[in-house]
Amino acid sequence: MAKLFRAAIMGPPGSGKGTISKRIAHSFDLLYLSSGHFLRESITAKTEAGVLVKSFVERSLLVPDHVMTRLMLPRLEELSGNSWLLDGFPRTLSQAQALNNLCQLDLVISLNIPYETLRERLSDRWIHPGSGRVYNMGFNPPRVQGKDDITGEPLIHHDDDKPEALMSRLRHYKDVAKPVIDLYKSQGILHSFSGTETDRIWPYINSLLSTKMHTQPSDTCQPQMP
Ligand code: G5P
Ligand code: MG
Repeated sequence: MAKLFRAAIMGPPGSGKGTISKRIAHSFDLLYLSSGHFLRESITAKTEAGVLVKSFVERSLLVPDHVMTRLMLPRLEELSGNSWLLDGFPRTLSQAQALNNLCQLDLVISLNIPYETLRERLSDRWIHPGSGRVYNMGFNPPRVQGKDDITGEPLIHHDDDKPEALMSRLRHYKDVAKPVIDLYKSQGILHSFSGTETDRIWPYINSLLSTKMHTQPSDTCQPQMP
């Protein structure tokens, strides 16, 4: 049976989860599952869940745990024979416990990025509302200023990315993430990375995954024993 590998990436808004996840998925051939992407997809499709979560996502508030687990866990069950990387899930202890009941993760990456760096990045972040594609005017600018590369539609800047709102989101992130980080630390699978530039953090993550994917794979998706 093929060796499977299950990983998750955690970090505050703007910490580079999406940017790093895409590099990991590309370099290590893992399926990339982003909770933010699934939420935006269900909002666009106006599914029952989408209607329910719209107001939370628009205000960058955490979607209730039972909605999140209902959205994420069935997809993971369907992928029980695949290796994957989760971006943005689990985000609370309750979500982490629900995931543990389904599957034991092999590795969790936690990004520690200074507040000032997050503030600078997010104040310069532009989003294509239809797809959730993000641009940064310095790091990955759109080909045409103010326009999405694929559709040519206008990009928007979120009110939630303004400094006052961001500070409160980050404080909330820390409070909610702490027990999740403690859980994965106690399981010995947490790896934290600090820095101000994704390009400098990436080689360390790349090297960690190169080692771990060859030494600690699991063959099946097994629930974690309490
Ligand atoms: P998301 O979609 O998970 P967030 O807010 O957690 O959204 P976001 O914005 O997607 O996180 P990120 O993925 O951590 O940020 O970072 P990124 O997009 O890669 O990089 C941020 C910006 O910085 C980009 O413009 C990028 O180009 C730039 N950048 C990256 N690296 C560098 C660098 O080195 N230098 C520079 N200059 N720039 C760089 O979740 C959305 C919403 O869905 C709900 C919540 O409402 C959430 O707000 N949600 C959940 N709710 C409950 N439980 C869950 N599990 C949920 N998951 C999502
Ligand atoms: Mg993201």
